[in-house]
Amino acid sequence: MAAEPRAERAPVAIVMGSQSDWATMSHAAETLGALGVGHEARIVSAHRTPDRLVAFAKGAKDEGFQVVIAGAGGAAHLPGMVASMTPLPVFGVPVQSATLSGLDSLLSIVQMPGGVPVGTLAIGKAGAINAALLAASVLALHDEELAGRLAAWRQAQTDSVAETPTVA
Ligand code: RP5
Repeated sequence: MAAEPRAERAPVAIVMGSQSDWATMSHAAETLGALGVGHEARIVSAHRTPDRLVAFAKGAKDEGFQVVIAGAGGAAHLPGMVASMTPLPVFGVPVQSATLSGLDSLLSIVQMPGGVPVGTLAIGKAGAINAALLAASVLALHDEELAGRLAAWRQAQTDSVAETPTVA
């Protein structure tokens, strides 16, 4: 019997370790929204919901996701653990932590052993925005319309930069 056609699915999964990460990860969602890229956000904690983590990571490709953005703070094991269980590209966003300002998050995410890559972004909002832009760039390799929207987004950013500073 032929397999049922898979329902059209958001191509980008945004996962985060806690509700408290949403203030940062919402910038990834907003950026993807501005580019017209479908996305789905979920809370998946490596430490508090380990079974949910395994189920998500092992099933992400079959669910129809093409790229994963994973954000976490402190002992930020989520991106690396997801990367260890999925063939999809994983972009990691270090969330700024209260105690160590996100340096702990950054080092936890970036120092992966050779063979299990996580594309690690900057700490906080900039990292979340750039993770979304990288995810869009990956998808745009096979989507001309998205490539056009991405180019327009970049041009608008360039156009928004004044040549001289406003002097108060
Ligand atoms: C991590 O612990 C989360 O990614 C979050 O950044 C951090 C703190 O979580 P909460 O205590 O705010 O839930 O797992």
